[in-house]
Parts: sequence; structure tokens; C-alpha cells
Amino acid sequence: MKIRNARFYKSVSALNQLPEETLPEIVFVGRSNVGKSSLLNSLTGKKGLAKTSATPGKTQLINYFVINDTCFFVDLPGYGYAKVSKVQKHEWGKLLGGYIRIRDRISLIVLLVDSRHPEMTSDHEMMAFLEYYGRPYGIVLTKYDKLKQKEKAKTERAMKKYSCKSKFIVNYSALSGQGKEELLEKLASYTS
Ligand SMILES: Nc1nc2c(ncn2[C@@H]2O[C@H](COP(=O)(O)OP(=O)(O)OP(=O)(O)O)[C@@H](O)[C@H]2O)c(=O)[nH]1
Ligand SMILES: [Mg+2]
Repeated sequence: MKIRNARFYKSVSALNQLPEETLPEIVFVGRSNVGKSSLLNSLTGKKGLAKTSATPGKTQLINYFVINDTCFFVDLPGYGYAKVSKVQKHEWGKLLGGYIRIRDRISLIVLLVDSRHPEMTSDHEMMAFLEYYGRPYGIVLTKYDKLKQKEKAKTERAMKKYSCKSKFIVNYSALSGQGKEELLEKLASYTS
């Protein structure tokens, strides 16, 4: 797909505030700080579209972006961030998990996994959760520019066991743009 225009639509903090528009949704999930917002900015070619931060836990809301006036890209709160209170973790978990369970217009979930840490328990739990609810998902390995050759091979081996369940696995760098065209191509069939 080609992204001709992308604009911020709205942020919501609770499941009873979700937009009524019936556009198909491509939903981006992943651990806090994995690079969700950076990926959205890179994909859309709009630097300031989603707020990025070196401090994990920046995105605590569900953020909607309208793409080409035909679908939503949805930025969900990150999971697995240790330095927040139990109550807050519980609240975010409810929002994230609830969204994936109830939102019936999700056409695809893009699960972002840090390419340097492909064996995180929380990511594997998320995959199990998506599979349990029958949600189609694809995996994007983020921050790929940070990997050394040896680590690339290790990450590839670790991801092999997911290759049958996941619709795709794309190596991505928001820094260099590696993987952008490949990912856009994969997303194309989920936008209508
Ligand atoms: N080198 C490199 N750094 C990246 C890449 N993607 C993101 N980062 C950095 O990782 C940090 C977190 O990026 P964000 O895009 O804010 O991550 P996020 O998943 O949206 O984080 P939360 O909203 O806090 O959950 C920032 O310092 C980014 O600059 C990448 O592809 N390569
Ligand atoms: Mg973010």
C-alpha cells in the first residue's frame, strides 16, 4: 500500500469511548519502548505523528490515526513496563486486553518485538493471547539496525517457531527505513 495521507484522529482512555466509525483497523501492540510510535511515524513518513520517547510508558492511551481516509492505524498502550504501580499496570492491561477481545473491526494486529530480545515472556504471552482469541497477527522485529550479524542469526532462529502462526515476520528499522516497503506491502490486504 501507499500511504497518501495520515492524520491523528483521537485518543481514548477507556473502552466506552471507542470511535463508532466502522473503518477496518490495523492495531500495533508491543512492550513499552519497543518502538511502536517510531514505527508509525516511519511508516507514514510523518515524524511527529505519534509521540516517541526514550522513557518507556509514553503511550498510555489508545491513539487512532486515519490512513488514506480508508482505515485506522491504532497505537495501543505498551505492556511489560516494570516501573509503574500495580494499579496502573492493571488499568493498562484491561484497556489493552479488553480492546483485543472486544473490538470486532480489527483486521490485523501487528505485534512489535525488540529484535535484540526475541524471547521475552511477555511477548510470548501476548502471542498466546492473540492465538487464543483467534486474532490474525504479524510480527515486526524492531530496532534491527542495533543488531550485530551474530545476533541477527540468533533472532532468526528464535523466531522460526512463530513463522507458521504469524502472517509475516518483518525486520524493521525506523532509523534507516529498512523493512518499510515490505511491511506496507504486507499491510495492504488488511486495509479494506
Ligand atoms: N536505533 C533505533 N532506535 C529506535 C528504533 N525505533 C525506536 N527507537 C528508539 O526507541 C525509543 C522508544 O521508541 P518509541 O517509538 O517511543 O517506543 P514506543 O513503543 O512507542 O514506547 P511507549 O509508547 O513508551 O510504549 C526511542 O528512543 C526511539 O528513538 C529503531 O528502529 N532503531
Ligand atoms: Mg508510543
